[in-house]
Amino acid sequence: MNILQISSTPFTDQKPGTSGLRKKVQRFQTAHYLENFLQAIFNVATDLKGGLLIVGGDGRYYNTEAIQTILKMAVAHGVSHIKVGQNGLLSTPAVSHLIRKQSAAGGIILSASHNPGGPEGDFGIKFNTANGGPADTKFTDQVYADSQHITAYTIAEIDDVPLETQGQYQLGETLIEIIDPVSDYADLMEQIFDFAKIKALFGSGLLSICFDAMHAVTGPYAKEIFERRLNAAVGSVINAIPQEDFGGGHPDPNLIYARELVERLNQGNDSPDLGAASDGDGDRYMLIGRNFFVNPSDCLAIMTANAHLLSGYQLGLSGVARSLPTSRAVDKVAETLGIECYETPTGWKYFGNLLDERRITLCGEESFGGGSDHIREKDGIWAVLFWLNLVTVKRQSVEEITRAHWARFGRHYYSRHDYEGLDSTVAEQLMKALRKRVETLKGETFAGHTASHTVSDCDDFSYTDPVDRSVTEHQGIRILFEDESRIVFRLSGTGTEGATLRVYLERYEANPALHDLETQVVLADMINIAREVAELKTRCGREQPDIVT
Ligand code: VG1
Ligand code: CO
Repeated sequence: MNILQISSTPFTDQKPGTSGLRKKVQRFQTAHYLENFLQAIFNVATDLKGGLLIVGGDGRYYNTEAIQTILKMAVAHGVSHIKVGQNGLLSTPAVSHLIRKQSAAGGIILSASHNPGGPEGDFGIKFNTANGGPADTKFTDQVYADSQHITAYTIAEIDDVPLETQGQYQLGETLIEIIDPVSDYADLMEQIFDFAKIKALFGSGLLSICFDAMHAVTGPYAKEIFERRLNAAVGSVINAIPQEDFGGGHPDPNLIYARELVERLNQGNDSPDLGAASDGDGDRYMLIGRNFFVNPSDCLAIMTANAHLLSGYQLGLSGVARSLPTSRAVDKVAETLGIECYETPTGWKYFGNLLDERRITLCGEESFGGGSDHIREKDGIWAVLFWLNLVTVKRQSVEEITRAHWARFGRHYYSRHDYEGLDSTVAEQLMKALRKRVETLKGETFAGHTASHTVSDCDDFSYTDPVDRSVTEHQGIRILFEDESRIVFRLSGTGTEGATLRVYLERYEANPALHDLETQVVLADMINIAREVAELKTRCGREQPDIVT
């Protein structure tokens, strides 16, 4: 077997964002682009030599081509054992689990998550370290620094490995194994949740679900878990076959993109009891009841308040964490339970140390992400099973559970407004101006429709990791008001074109008589204040957001 040294020169745009390196497919197809980035990973992750590597992706266009390149470079770098999901498929949570279960040195996940796929779409690479979680900033900074000094990469001259069937191939010192992507993960879920109870309800027709895999990676997982192991009716999982272009859709689990699911849940008593959808790589989820949407921030709070009812979490929670923009609904629950609630920057990598140190058991993000200490990634199917288990134990509907939660803890009206495709320089200037503005905002009062709102505190969020004391700055501008309302501004770190400004709006209402109002109406004052403070119209020429969730 020949090992080749191919000379190359650096690409300046290989800095990983919130979740790995994400670019247009065409960018990744540029000669040496993928290989350079992989070389930088192999240079930094020195444990891969002689170790086990897990490889898989969400099935999008360019997935299998990229995997063949990874295999050739891994062989050249002396990785001793590689496990690859059959057909190149592995969900993000499944990779995290396999790394932990098999004591792997790391994993490479090919995915651009919720971004559209296909030849004109997006592609991405994430590297997860030995704890199963996304590489931390120190690691990704090193990878980027290394990528800026690449002069050559090393690759083995071998044939493509057939990914379609399970099997083993010995190539020099390296054993490559094509594995069933689903079974280990499904077994883990069966250990955590009460499958017997859920199965009994599905079998007797007292419980039903519609799960929309959105033509992405969770299809095979959901079929196995919901339909085969839990006995949900055949056809409960829709759009279950992964496609390279996700059927032309956005594999983004929200009310806009998961339209087919929403329609099925809005048919009164004929609707299934639960509806759920997941994103491209299976780490996110949307959960809905009959004609009833549950905000992801509320999901985290509801899980926290009820976890002790589930056998898998009956010992209680050591603590919880949420990302900065996630609503503070979970804070109220943590306070009542007397457990710690951590506030972290956006992105799952910041939960890793807290989970490893057992400071937290559950964590979540407003962007439809939830998870626990069972792995080191957010986990869409886990979250749906949590809800199924909860509904089974409580014998209440999704809506009843949510309303009871609001009645007890109050409701956090919450919305995210995204301004997409902004000029990057304009967006950076807007954030810079906001950073300056918050220096003097404290104590200012803004007139509203029915009440005025006084700023009690504001800053540019900086996070000191309580475990390794690393500091991450400039994670979002937060403006807190005396009446517990809040506005957060930050720029997205996952886009591939221009900049996206995310504005997160929140207002707390304790009175149950006021828990049935229209979210955007309740937030109207906050929306106006956000526009004014950020000078959205003058700076960006935008009156309205592109996406409201
Ligand atoms: C978005 C979400 C963030 C999430 C990230 C990766 O990041 O807001 O909460 O962790 O996507 O999720 P950003 O920087 O665009 O706001 V995934 O499912 O793409 O791995
Ligand atoms: Co994802």
